Amino acid sequence: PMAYENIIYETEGNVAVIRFNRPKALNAVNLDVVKDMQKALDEVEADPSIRVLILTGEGGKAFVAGADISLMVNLSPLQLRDFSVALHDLGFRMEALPIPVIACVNGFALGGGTEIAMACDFIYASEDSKFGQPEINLGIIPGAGGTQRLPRLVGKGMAKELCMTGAIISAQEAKEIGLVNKVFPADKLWEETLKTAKIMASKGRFSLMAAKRCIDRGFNLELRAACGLETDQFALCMASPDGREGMSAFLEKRKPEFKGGLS
Ligand code: DAK
Repeated sequence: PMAYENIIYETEGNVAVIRFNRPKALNAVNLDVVKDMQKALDEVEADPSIRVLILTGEGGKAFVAGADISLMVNLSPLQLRDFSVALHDLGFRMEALPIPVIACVNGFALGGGTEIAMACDFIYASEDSKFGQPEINLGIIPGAGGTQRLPRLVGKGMAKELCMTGAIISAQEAKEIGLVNKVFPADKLWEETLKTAKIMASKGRFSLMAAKRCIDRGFNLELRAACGLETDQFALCMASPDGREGMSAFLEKRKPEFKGGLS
């Protein structure tokens, strides 16, 4: 694999892992992190053996403590606009990946950190992790999807409260409002995340992609149009080799062996 300065990219079997790696700045995201992320996503896209991607933080304290404030303070409004677009592009790229992406939040996920985590398919967190959109304390607003993905996940009222108070919430609170799927003791988070990743990695590649597409794209459509999307993807799954294999395996009382195809 390529060497990176601001992230670590690794694979564990068919699971790829991107670790944010600027521990001295609590993994705050700057332009170099964005570039490294883009290259790592190129690697993920180029390797069809990768079935799941996990994002996490190095250093034991933070997932990502936000966009790098020492960078932002020196950017002009137009440069900040480009930075915001680049961060949004990363989010959309993760959504466009055909594989599941899990945010494994092990510490502070503030501002841009909560936003990157929300652009993943779902979030697992350690008990001691923290979430929030504290931009309002800096006189700005979220610039990487916070005002849009947060209300879609937790509802408008809760999103407004978080964005307008800048409150930092615990992993448990984040779970209660539906931002986080599961919370684990810090020393169990990684193995639990990997366990879920391996479960998904054992499923059919095409059906994983179809589920992700239907939920992401359907979410913003009118119900009948969204269900039409599901019908089409469902029919395609039935036509895929994995769909045939899954149903034959059930009837033959054996474990399915999903080999991909049609994706
Ligand atoms: N940026 C830069 N450096 C940061 C940082 C950040 N977001 N967060 C922490 N650091 C640095 C600290 O400055 C400190 O550096 P040194 O002083 O050692 O050089 C080092 O990391 C350790 O942090 P602390 O000493 O502060 O550690 P504590 O345990 O005392 O406190 C903390 C941890 C997470 C509560 C605290 O560091 C903190 O409040 N950090 C800032 C959190 C924050 O406000 N995050 C939101 C940032 S704003 C946009 C795109 C995205 C966004 C906005 C616009 N567009 C491009 C338009 C998103 C904005 C944000 O994310």
